[in-house]
Amino acid sequence: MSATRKLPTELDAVIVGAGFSGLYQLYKLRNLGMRVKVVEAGSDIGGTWYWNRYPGARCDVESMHYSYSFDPELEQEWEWTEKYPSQPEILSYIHHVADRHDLRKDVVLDTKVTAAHYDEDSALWTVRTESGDEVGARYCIMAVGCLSVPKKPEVPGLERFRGDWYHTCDWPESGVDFTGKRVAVIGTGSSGIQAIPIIAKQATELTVFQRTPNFSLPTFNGPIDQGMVADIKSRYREIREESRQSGFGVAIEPPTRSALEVDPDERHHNYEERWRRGNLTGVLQAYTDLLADEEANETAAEFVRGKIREIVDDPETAEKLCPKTYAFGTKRPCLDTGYYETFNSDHVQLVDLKETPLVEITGSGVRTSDREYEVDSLVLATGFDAMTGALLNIDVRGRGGQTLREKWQDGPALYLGLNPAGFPNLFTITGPGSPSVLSNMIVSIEQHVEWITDLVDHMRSSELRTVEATETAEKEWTDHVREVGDMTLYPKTDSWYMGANVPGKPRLLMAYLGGVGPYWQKCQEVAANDYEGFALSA
Ligand code: FAD
Ligand code: N01
Repeated sequence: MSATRKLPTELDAVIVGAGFSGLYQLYKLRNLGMRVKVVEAGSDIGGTWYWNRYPGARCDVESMHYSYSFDPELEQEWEWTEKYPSQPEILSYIHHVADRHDLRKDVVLDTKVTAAHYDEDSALWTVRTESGDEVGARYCIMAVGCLSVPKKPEVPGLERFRGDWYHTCDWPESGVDFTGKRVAVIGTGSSGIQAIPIIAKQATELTVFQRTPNFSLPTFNGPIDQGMVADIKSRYREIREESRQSGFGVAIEPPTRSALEVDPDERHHNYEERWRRGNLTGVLQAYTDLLADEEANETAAEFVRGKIREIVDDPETAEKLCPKTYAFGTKRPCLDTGYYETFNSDHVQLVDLKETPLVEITGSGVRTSDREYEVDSLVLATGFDAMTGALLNIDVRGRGGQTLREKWQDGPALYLGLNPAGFPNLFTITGPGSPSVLSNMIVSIEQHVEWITDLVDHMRSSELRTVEATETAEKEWTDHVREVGDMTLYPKTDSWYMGANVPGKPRLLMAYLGGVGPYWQKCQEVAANDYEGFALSA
């Protein structure tokens, strides 16, 4: 046993990850009277909101909806200050929840899980940490996050760079002051788009390296509207239920018409009104077919391009910022505060990497095929090895010693996005094959945690020892996820949803697009039918 052992040798359940998922799972399993610990690699709880401290980091689901629903007193008491909460505010909310429910005492920090091996005789998981500690547990719950493994740019030379460099998702806790610095940002996804306007305010020169332009809409963020807060708080239960039954985990009026059956002027006015709402679902959910029909999608895409051309003074820069190679919404669209306006400042320049590709990082900056850009600081906003990265970083072995990496060599396969066949008593929260990243994640997290908890409770009360998806159920579900995805425009776009941002990763749509409500209904039906598709044994 290691001298500094932080974990007991035996537990009922080990949860990996102390973000929204792991903390809620801890709360629920502890309430069943189980011996549970959360193991977290970071030095504090919070997950995404602990790691992503870059300037401008905030959520783009409105604060009243991006919050736990399980504690009605908490949702009445907690006061959000802005329409869209900032990273520090979400982190203090998570800390508040942890304190309120005394969760910290069962979280082991600064401890990375390196392996989880299943033993068929004992039906126990042995979970191993980087420091060599081992713990045996009946259940192993992976709450490792879909966006928790940073991806660096695939260009050589970072180790030679003499200035400071930062990845947006591993930002120094003390913050970074770019005043007086020449700064380069590589990447124009949501993280880059949030950080760029703020870095531009500090830096003397800012060079943005863009490989693919993104569609971004304004947040119109500001102090939260107290009338809206009072209204939502007066009917929170009903709103939460509507969110659970909705398509993307946020209750909205679903669209009823095709974009192509509407007169162009009326359509433009509709987009204009929805643009001013300052949210993602407004324009994206204006018509039924925006995510399924290229011609319909083009009407929304061209509307957003029109906005970019209006905002950006220099027509050449504006054209470079206009996405033209994929459908609006099929790469995660962004919400920003002053992103396009930033390119009207003389000290900000845009480098189009499609015209002049990135060649290397040098000792003093960034070299493209055209020239070298000398900078003092480099910000990598290059995203994540999403959805499978954190799971495959752990040496997970199921029945017969099969590794998850072997099982998933052609892409992730799980039943309901919850359990891979051959890996009994192992669950993934918001795993591939569930609505996950294509939803308001808190709604999907709560659904998964509650479903897993009910199953574990059922196992215990029925004196059952193992539960695992059957190969047939897993295959049917995985095929269904693919078929539903193929009815949309998503698979046509190279995005991280498709695994296309990581060289060599299997290319397939990893999240389920059937909608949060229908998915939840399916999970409930499975449970009601004696966990149909799962093999349960004593
Ligand atoms: P995480 O918060 O990612 O937590 C997982 C934890 O597991 C991490 O702390 C990690 O350190 C730990 N971990 C991983 N592997 C190991 C290991 N081997 N050993 C030990 N610990 C490990 N979602 C939305 O719905 N709306 C938004 O507006 C939104 N904004 C986002 C903004 C940013 C910048 C990012 C990166 C994501 C955003 N998301 C958003 C998605 C966000 O990840 C989820 O909403 C949610 O916070 C995920 O919680 P989680 O607990 O599942 O995962
Ligand atoms: O990552 P991304 P992110 N050379 O993958 C570029 C959530 N989130 O951290 O598109 C050059 O979207 C890459 O280019 P390309 C949200 O779900 C939410 O920004 O691959 N460029 C792209 O421009 C989001 O979708 C918020 O061609 C390279 C960028 O880097 C997810 O997290 C805020 C490159 C990466 O964009 C990920 O967002 C932040 C290379 N080798 C995050 N490699 C909210 O606002 C990558 N790029 C809620």
